[in-house]
Amino acid sequence: MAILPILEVPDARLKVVSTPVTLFDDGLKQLVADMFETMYDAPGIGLAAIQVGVPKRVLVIDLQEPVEADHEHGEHCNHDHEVVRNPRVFINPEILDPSDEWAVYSEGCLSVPDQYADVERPATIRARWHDLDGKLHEEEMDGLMATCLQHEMDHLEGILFIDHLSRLKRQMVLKKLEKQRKLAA
Ligand code: GNR
Ligand code: NI
Repeated sequence: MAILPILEVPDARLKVVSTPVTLFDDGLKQLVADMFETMYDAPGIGLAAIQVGVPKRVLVIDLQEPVEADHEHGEHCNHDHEVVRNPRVFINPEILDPSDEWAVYSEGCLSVPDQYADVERPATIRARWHDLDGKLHEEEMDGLMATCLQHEMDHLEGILFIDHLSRLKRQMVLKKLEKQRKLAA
């Protein structure tokens, strides 16, 4: 396992269209393991292979949502609420039947560090993908899962969340990123 460097804008590789996986081999399992380690370390809730420089149609997602604890949360409840890990792998994913209804989320991206902006996307989608063994899956998704899967699938087409913004807003985000980088340097 290894934590891999994450590509950031304006790296030209983030604009590459990724190619489908044809071999469900040990190399693919190794890539996915490294992607999870990189995503959890960042930390982020999703990662596309191209963000670590690999132009293959491979995504990992873990929304890392807090677990509903099995007791009442009274005033004596002062423990940290645990997060359950739910690692999910999507290989050669496709989106079917996006809803007419749209949803807005304030999105961020590990390749555009510490910048957030509202992005509108279909609220509900049906997704089809292969797992690490090549088995086909299909599922309806909504909420953050639908948003995150669409954000990750954009990466496979070389698209970033800032590409959904007006040119003015995109330039504002990129300027803020530049300023932050200069302050950190
Ligand atoms: O960590 C991430 N958070 C996030 C928040 C709202 C919408 C999408 C995302 S994905 C992002 C990680 C990332 O850059 N994936 O490509
Ligand atoms: Ni991203």
